[in-house]
Amino acid sequence: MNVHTPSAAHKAKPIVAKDSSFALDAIEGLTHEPKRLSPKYFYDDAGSDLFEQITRLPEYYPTRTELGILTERAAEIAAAIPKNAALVEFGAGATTKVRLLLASAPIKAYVPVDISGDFVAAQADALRADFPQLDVHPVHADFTQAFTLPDAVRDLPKVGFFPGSTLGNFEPHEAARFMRQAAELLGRGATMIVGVDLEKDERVLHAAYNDAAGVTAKFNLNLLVRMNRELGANFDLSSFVHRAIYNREQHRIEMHLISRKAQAVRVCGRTFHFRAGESIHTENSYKFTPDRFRALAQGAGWSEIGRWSDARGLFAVIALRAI
Ligand code: AVJ
Repeated sequence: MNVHTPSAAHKAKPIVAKDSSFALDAIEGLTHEPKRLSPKYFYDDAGSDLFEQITRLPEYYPTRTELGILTERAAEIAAAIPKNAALVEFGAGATTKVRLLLASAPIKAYVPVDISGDFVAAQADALRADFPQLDVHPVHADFTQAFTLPDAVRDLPKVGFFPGSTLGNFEPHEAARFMRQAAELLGRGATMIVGVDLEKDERVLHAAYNDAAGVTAKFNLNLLVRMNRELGANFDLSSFVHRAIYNREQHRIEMHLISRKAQAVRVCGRTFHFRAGESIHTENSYKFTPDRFRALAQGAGWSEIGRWSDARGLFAVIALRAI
């Protein structure tokens, strides 16, 4: 990045205090054996932009496949949504997907839940302009923690929406806990619509996370760029490489940053040693079979009422009912 351009200078953030959660998590993760970092730190401005680019890559099938299902099966999916419902989106970002539901289902209120308050507020304004009859009640919260719904939607039927196979970023016990919390939040009889990435030919998975243009590598390496800028770290980007592998036993894509040589790196004023070939594990992206997902949902208080997939069986949109 050229730090002399005005836009970059404008975007540059001050060095974050050494007790920020990023700093604490980085120190914990780099001390852990094996080294690790949470994928939630991918999404600074540059990382969010790189993820947008990933969703348009020819090899990265999930986004376009899910959008295809939501578009082509809109009428059937809408039939699973009760009249005058409140749609609660967990981790709302761009409104592309929810707009497909709004266009086909009689939804009364939209409740986007996200930690990035500003972005959600801007998206909510755009949505109000396009759907004037829709009540929009943004909630500024971490959706993995307990939170309460706005009073205004208390008496409406509830529909949870969790697209994008974001659930795949959770460890199995975290995914179960999230689904159980969602059942409690939304209440008995509620509906939930989840985007689930399916287990498939490993070559398809491998290509999706090791794209030829190297955008996923850039996305992964951006974690080091971010630590250099925000945590005063001195990672040499050319001495780490991106690696994504499919772990068949655990049904997950793993992303790693591999040190090409033995080296020492300073982060937050501390020194961390790397062996040649040592990894920082940066992401797990779990893949499901329909049966394994149904079992997870069932154990967390949900029963499946609908499932829609693309012709190749790459991705599924699944509707659940809280029991
Ligand atoms: C946003 C978690 C769904 O796992 O496919 C894309 C993130 N990582 N390429 C995924 C991601 C590498 C993505 N999710």
